[in-house]
Amino acid sequence: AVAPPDHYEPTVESLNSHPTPRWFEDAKFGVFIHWGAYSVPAWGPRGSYAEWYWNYLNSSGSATNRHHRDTYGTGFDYDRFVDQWKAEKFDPADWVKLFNDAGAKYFVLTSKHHEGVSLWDSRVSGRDTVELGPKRDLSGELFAAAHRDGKLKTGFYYSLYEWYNPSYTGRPARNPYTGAEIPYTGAPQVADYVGDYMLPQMRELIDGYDPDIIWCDGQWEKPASYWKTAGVIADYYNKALRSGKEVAVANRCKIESGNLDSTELDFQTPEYTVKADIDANKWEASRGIAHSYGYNQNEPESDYLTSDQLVDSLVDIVSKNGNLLLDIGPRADGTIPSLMRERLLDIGDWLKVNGEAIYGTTYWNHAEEKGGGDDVRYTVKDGALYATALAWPGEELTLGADVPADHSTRVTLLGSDGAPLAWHRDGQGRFVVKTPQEQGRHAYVFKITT
Ligand code: FUL
Repeated sequence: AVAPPDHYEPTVESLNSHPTPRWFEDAKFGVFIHWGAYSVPAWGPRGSYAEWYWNYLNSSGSATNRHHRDTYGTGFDYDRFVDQWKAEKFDPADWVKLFNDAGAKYFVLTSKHHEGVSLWDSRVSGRDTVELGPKRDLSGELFAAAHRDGKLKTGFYYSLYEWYNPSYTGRPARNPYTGAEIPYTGAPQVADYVGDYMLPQMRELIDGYDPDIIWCDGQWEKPASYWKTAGVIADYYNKALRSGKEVAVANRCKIESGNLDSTELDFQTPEYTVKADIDANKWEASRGIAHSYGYNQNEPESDYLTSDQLVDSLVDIVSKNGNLLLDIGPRADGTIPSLMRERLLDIGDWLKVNGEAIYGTTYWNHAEEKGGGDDVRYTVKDGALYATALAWPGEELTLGADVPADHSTRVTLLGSDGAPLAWHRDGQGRFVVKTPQEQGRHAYVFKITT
């Protein structure tokens, strides 16, 4: 490995030489938070993104357009949701405790989604939660709670584009039913959206809140030459170097293609999908627990992944060099729906017992057992090989012939009394472990040390 540079330039080559932070590689599990004025209606057709409410509202004939008319009436402009957003029960210390209990090592908060409402005290724009709606610096409060607690890394999602900002689109926002001009409350009229507004906002986030991660979005609308993020990213990296901190920037911050599987910057960002195999270039998969990032009241419990599915997905992702950034959608009042809390706590309970096979691990020479054995994912750490069975394997766990072992090899089940388990090679040389009484839940980690 080459030593990381001691200074970054705003060029593709220099920024791409930035190493993905060790802590990010090791963390494996983070919580994504989509919270905005869209959390007030908190509605979308099943299977769609509820945070896209305003955009779908503006498509005449859409289910959201009908829902809005029937629920609020045609004269109810989107920004009234900003006013109705009060965050009156928002308890940042409670969120931090929940994320810790979930076993997450970091979180990423939507500092501003495509609707253009900033969740921090922006000097560039009055379209923020300090001037409007909650009248609170939601980001500042959450970051302060995390810093006080000291265990979680902090991240900001930031949408480069805004659907209806007149300074960006060059035209006023309009009521979808009447075509009348509607307010885009609080945002300044600027000549240069990127130079006068977007980049200064990114600097506010970095300088004012000291995030460990910057996670851009909305990048697909324009080329990198339009967004000009390289300067801010170079300054972010250089600031981190000076303070001895390691920071990570998502590939969506776009210094080249900004594609979700592009290897630019620090990590790839597949969305509602995972890699089929190991990718040596770091990646982080994000998704909601059901089909939306923002809270969608229209989703029944059956649309939510079970804790079993979530644990299996985490194990699968980690075996392939990914992190899981699992999203929750708080309600407008700041409470987190109990189904989401329960899922997070279940993952945390599993990680308390089995985190040894997750945190700080790397991928092995292959991720999945494909040698006719059980449904297993592998990770390695400190000379141990961890074989995690996604379902209880029955009386024997069968692994491939390539599992290295000699007379000194010991196998134990995490969460058990630690008694070594008998193993042998079968006729095809496969590594077969005699399992104890079934114990644990969701996924079962067999630790193999030689
Ligand atoms: C997407 C956005 O459009 C979604 O609303 C969500 O924020 C997801 C993480 O990124 O591109």
